[in-house]
Amino acid sequence: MKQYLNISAEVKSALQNNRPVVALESTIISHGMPYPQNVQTALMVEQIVRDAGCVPATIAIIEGKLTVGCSKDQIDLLGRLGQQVTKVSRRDIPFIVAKGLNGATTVASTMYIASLAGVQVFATGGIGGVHRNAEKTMDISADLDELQQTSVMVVCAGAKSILDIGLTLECLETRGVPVVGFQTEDMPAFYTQKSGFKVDYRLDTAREIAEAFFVQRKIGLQGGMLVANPIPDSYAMDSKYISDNIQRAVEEAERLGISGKETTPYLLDKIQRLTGGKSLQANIQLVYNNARLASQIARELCKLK
Ligand code: PSU
Ligand code: MN
Repeated sequence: MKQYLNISAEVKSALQNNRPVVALESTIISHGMPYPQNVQTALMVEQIVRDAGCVPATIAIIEGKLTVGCSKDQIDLLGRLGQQVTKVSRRDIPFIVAKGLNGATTVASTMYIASLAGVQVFATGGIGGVHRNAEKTMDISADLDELQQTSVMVVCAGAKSILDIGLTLECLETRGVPVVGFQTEDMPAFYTQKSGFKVDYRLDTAREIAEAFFVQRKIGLQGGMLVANPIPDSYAMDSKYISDNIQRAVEEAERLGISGKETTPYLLDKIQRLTGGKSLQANIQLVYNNARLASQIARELCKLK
């Protein structure tokens, strides 16, 4: 396994010395945001994690290596190449590695690679989930099954309403994945603070979240934990405005017959264009907010070990 895994010296040393590390994904860089905002955001997120006293570990596949702790140049490459980089979920990993290619990792594959390296806390924007119309298309993200089997905490701003948030929560329940609301009872909906659905547990401090995750590990409950951190009020979008635009994007995707792994990147891009970049600003801010919370939790977790 070692021959396929490349952990940066900084991340390795942090892990060996029980210093906090925060994993970050790369599909958000190559497929989730346009260039150059994608690279600027990814580098700023790393800075936020450092300022909070943790070591950032951006995860991707670089020339066939499962890379934990991408360099600035590698992040720049992933951002510049954008959609040309293969979007890699769990099932894609062996092929991209065997061929020595580059891959941008989703929440699912980032969790898997983080767990191989021993990184337990991961910050992102939004997770994949059950798509609207999944009763017909069966389009359910592998992120949900990964949360069931891989023991990594994912800090996100909820799920975008390109998904059926109610069904996504049902699926998480079935899979035994706890959904924690940070300082809220409401499941956030990415661009807005509320989705109309409730989380399983409200916890108000990073310490309490770390404690619950620590217990989950100690008693041998395999699987992750989803922490839902609402977008700060000042950056939240008008709920009707964003839901109308999401609806338009979903209809357009259906009309064009977009399916499979193309669906999420198509919708993300369409929404950004429909809202003239306003949604991108919200997206960037919520990722920063998640990086801050994940860093606090990672620090608390180190104190418990
Ligand atoms: N949702 C977002 N932004 C993203 C993604 C989802 O708001 O960038 C990305 C994440 O990497 C997530 C992936 O893991 O899309 C889910 O893709 P799919 O639905 O094909 O599993
Ligand atoms: Mn899908």
